[in-house]
Amino acid sequence: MSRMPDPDLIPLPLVHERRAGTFAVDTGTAIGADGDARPAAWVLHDVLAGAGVRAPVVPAADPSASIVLRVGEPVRDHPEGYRLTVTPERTVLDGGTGPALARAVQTFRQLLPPAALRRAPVADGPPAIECCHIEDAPRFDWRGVHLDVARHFMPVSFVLKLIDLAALHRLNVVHLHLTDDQGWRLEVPSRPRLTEVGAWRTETVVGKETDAFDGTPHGGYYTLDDLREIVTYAAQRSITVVPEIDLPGHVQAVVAAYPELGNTGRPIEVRRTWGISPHVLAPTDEALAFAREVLGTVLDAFPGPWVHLGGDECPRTEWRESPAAATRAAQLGLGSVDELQSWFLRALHADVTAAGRRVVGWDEVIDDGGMPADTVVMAWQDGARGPAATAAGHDVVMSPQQVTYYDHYQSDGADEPLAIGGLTTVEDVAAWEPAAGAGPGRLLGVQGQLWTEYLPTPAAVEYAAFPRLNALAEVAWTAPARRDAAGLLRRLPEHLRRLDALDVGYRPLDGPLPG
Ligand code: TNX
Repeated sequence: MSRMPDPDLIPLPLVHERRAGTFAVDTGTAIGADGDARPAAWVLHDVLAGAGVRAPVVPAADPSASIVLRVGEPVRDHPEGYRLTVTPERTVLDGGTGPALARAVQTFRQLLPPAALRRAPVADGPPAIECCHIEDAPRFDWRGVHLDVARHFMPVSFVLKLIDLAALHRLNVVHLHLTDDQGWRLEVPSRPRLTEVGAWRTETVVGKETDAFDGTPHGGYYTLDDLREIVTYAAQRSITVVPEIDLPGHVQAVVAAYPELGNTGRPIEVRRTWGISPHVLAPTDEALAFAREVLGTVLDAFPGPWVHLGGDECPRTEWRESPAAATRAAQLGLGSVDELQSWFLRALHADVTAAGRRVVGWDEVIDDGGMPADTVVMAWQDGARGPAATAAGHDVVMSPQQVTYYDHYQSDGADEPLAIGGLTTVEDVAAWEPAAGAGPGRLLGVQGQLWTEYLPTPAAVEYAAFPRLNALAEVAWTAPARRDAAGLLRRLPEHLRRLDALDVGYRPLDGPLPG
């Protein structure tokens, strides 16, 4: 049989061979799955139900099962490797683990006609897919997307939508930046003022580093029930939610709620301009006890293996000006107040480790005393930070701002919405080859960032995220030998029809719509 062109799947699977015939996904279809395969089967059930096909989930051996999910031997020697075999009679999804089948289901979803991704039956009858054989496994173990819900709060419904879109692109981490100078976004029952005070601010006008504000309050936070819903929805899709509590800087909202945790004791308000606040936590036992209390809530609410403690952009000004901070640094035997950050984060590292989890931090955590080598570093600054971190023994998630910050402009056209400086085109992302430098630390993976100073709504976030996140997903998933930036750009138009069906307001390839 002659080789057909690759299908317009994103990310591109390692092997995809077309076969003769089609498989009809119609009313006779049942989904067979046992044990660890069942969560992925239910996700597939929901996808098909949206398209008007009610496919019951039945035991794998049930003769009515024409779609079968099987957990068996690992495929391609990888826990997330999967095989997808579509014949006219049957579709079989094989993998070594539940997560492998979760990835297989999302590839199956992309094989459906785009109209089948809407929540309505397909107009011209039950969907059919072309027969094929797919074998696939990811390049990286950490394939992430980050969402800043601190600068602008995003409703639970949108967080769930982003999780589903991450799953569609075979990403496996959704990192929530839950706290910052401009807002605290998670309920901590023992510290009610964090959300009573810290979650609200007088709205900032969306504009460049301006002090102007229009008086409209902005805010919101996730209750523990909200977080349970987010974490559960993600787990059903084999996605890990990584919570970030940014410490000991980026905490003006904390100090607004509890001034005694700051360095001056003076009352301040939740920050309502962008940029970095000078107000950081005091290096006291009280501030450490506060952070430990918050961490207790975070560890309970988020069962995943990672806890992000921030550590970025912590100005040392207040510590330098505070005699108490200088005394504390001397008592601790530190070389200078600059090392108070790593003293603070190392103390929390002990709690996280005792709970059997691993700390993640932005790349500043390798400075001024550093962190234990098992801390995962997100290398966001210039290209030298990843290699510096792996050389110090850290595993690294490459998140360099030049290619992974999707709050940047997407083109230099005058009609692009206001963004933070910097131009990051979809072509730039597609052409990116991540490398972290020589070990002993490993390159764990890559992550795209959605900082929301200038992305005030879910619609603005979708416009910024897509299609750059499509390209990032391919960098994260597809082995370099198989990757091809030009091919990705050719596949994008068809893929964007899937995003149309899912009501994603991406940036059109030929530029923003007028007005
Ligand atoms: C830097 S990246 C920040 C964020 C901003 C972002 C804007 C990092 C760890 N800190 O606080 O939102 O730039 O692009």
